[in-house]
Amino acid sequence: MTETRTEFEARAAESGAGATEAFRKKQKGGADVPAERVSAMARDALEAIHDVIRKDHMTYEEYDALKTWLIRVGEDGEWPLFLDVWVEHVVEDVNTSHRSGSKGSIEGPYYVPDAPQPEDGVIPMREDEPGTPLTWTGQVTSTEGAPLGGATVELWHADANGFYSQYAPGLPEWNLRGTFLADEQGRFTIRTVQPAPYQIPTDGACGRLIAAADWHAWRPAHLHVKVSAPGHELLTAQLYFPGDPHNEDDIASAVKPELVLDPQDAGDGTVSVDYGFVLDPATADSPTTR
Ligand code: MBD
Ligand code: FE
Repeated sequence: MTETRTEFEARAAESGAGATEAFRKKQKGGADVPAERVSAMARDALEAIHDVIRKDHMTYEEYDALKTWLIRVGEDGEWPLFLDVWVEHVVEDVNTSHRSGSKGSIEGPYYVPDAPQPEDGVIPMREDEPGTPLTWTGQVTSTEGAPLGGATVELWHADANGFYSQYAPGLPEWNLRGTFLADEQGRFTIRTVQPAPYQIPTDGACGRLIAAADWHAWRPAHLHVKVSAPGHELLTAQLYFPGDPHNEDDIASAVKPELVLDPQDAGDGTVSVDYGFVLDPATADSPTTR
C-alpha cells in the first residue's frame, strides 16, 4: 500500500466522526415521532431481523460478531455513513414517489447548509483545484412549465481525491460548496470542476463490513444539489457522469438514469453541460425543508 493511500484512509476516518457531529447539530434534540409510529416501525424492524436470523440460521458466533461490529459503528461515528449508504435510498424513494417533476436522490452525510453565494458563479475552490473545469447551465421550472425566478441551487461535491470540505482536514472551509441564485427566468450558470469517483471511508466499521463481505466501497463521481423555490418541494438530488463504471454498482444505490448528465467537450480542455430541474408544488404534507 502506498503512502498516499495510507493518508487517504487516515483522513477518511475523520469524515465519519465529522458527519456524526454535523448530524447532531442539525437534529438539535431529535424528532417527535408518536408512540404508535415508533411501536409499529420498531416491531416491524425487529420482525424483519428475526426473519433473517431464521432464514440464514444465524449462529452464536455470528451473533457476537454482529454485536462487536455494531458497537464499532458507533465508536467510529459511522451511523450517518452506514444509514445514508445502505438505507437512505429507500426512504428517498417512498417520500418522493408522488412527484411528477425531476427525480431526486439521497442527501448523504456531507451536506452543509448556508454555503457562500459567489457573485461570479464560480464555486469556491483552490487556485490549483485539480479536475476538468465544468460549466453547468440550467433552468428551474414548475411542473406546469413556468420558470421559477429566484430559485436557489445549492451545490456540494468532493474534490478530485474524494474529500469533502469540512469533513477532511486541510481544505478551505467552503471548498466546492456554493449557493447559486437563478435569474428571473429561473436560469443559472455554475462553474466548478468535474468530480472523480469516490470511495467511502474504508478504515472504519463500514469498511470492515465491506471487506468482510467482499464488497467494494465505490460510488460513481457525483455532484450533490438541493434545488428550492418558494411554494415548491425542495429537491435533493445527485448528478452523475456517463461511462462511470460505478453508475452500475453504486454502493449507495443512488443512481437513476434521469440523473446522468450529458456533458459536452467544449474543445478547450473544459466541459459544458446543460441540465435543469422541475420542482413539484408544495402541499400541506410535503414539507419544503428536505
Ligand atoms: C458520499 O459522498 C455520499 O454521497 C453518500 C451517499 C454516502 C457516502 C459518501
Ligand atoms: Fe457524496
